Amino acid sequence: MILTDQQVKDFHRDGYVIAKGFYNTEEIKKLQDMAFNDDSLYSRAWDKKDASGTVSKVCLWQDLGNDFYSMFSRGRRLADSVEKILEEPVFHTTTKIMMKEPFVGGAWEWHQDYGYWATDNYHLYPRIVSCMIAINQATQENGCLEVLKGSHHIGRINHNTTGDQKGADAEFVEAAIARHELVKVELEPGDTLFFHCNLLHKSNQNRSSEPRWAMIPAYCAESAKPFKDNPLSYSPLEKVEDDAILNWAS
Ligand SMILES: O=C(O)CCC(=O)C(=O)O
Repeated sequence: MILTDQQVKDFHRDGYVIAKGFYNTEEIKKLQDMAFNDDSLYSRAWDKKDASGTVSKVCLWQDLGNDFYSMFSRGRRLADSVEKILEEPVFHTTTKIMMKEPFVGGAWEWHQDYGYWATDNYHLYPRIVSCMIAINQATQENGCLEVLKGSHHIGRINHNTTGDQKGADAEFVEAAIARHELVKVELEPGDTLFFHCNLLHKSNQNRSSEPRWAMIPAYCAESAKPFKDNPLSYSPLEKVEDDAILNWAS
């Protein structure tokens, strides 16, 4: 099951596409059971303060293996879908688990992922796609992602430091907001948002009693490998079949 031709067209027009039910109930239940009971995610997570000092937790890794999370990041469903979007083979850049905790989870300021990838990781071309898999329901109340539809056509905007994050230049963001529809990406568990690395996006603080957790594997076109050594080294992607998720046993 990969993105349809129409979904790929929508991605190129809007800078994102939402694949509803991309993972089935059984697969996502297995991911919830694993992630919500995995204390190592907390010990490995970084605290990232937003502009007001409120913290979001992010656990990020690059190396894939035979662990459960890698069955998603190495899975053909995601990787083949991104290859269909980018029309060439891809490699995995990072997988993140975004842990926005009830009542205290911080915001993510307006940014483009390419605001980070270009300067921190020396990717010359914006040929990177992130895939946000909802681990649990993402709502406006618990701080779902918000995107400016079609804003990837703007190209890369300068980014400044804000809290522990990078934020896109406020004047450009304001101009973009005036021209692009703001879409609040509410997701059910298993829904997956594919988004372009130049799409402007943000998310608000979590003021609800529910967590908002998501896993975000990202992939880069083989032709757009970093031009210089950086903390994230390149390694080819070894894909697994889609049934690897349900077949996985510890
Ligand atoms: O999880 C979120 O709310 C923000 C995610 C994000 O901005 C990103 O992964 O670039």
